Amino acid sequence: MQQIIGIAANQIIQHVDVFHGNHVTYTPQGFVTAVQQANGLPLVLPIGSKEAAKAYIEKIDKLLLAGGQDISPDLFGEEPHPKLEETNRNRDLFELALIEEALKQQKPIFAVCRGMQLLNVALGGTLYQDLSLYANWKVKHVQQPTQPQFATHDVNIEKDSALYQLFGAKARVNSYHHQAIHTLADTLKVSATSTDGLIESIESIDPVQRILGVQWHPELRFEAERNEFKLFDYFVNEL
Ligand SMILES: [Mn+2]
Repeated sequence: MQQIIGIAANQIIQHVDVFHGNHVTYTPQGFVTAVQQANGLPLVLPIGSKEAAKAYIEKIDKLLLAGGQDISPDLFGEEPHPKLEETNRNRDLFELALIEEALKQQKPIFAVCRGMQLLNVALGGTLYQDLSLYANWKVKHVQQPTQPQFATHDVNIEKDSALYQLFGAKARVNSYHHQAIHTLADTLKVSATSTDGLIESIESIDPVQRILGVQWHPELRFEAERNEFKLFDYFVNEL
């Protein structure tokens, strides 16, 4: 059976220089193409109500959470730090509702970058609002202006993880995050870390909750580096 993969969409709501200033619902093409190449059926889910989130989860087989804005810090009990960047509260609340329903209905979740951070917050964890708040910060985690098809930093992978089955003990990844997981939610485990100790991948401790999160962007690199496609193949066909 072809798996229906719901991809939580983002919005452009204020940039006058794209789409003539019109508001747009979108997801990066890489997610769509990668899911199609893995023989999944991508379905883009526009931001909506809690009720819509429930209805969408009933219709899909698996949920994909994409990257984007910072997470609203009040969701993990903090005031906004001066270095916090753009947030979209509607997107946060809709995706939290998607996560809650996906866990309730036992639908697997693949979470990328912001998606992984939000999943951690949804399960009770916290974030560094900016990497300057992380004492051991030594690696460049915002690789701009280097293009995303190039991997720029190493991650060390835990042996007891699904990620290890895909990549082995080490991988080299791209990096576009100025936020990171601070305290990890109780029900999650770390499956990869950067050499300066930040959490770069998560999985669920409970095998009933099928979760894979990565801090990097495989959707921007899987065409240049086929190893990264393994993440989508695994998500669509195995997770
Ligand atoms: Mn990184």
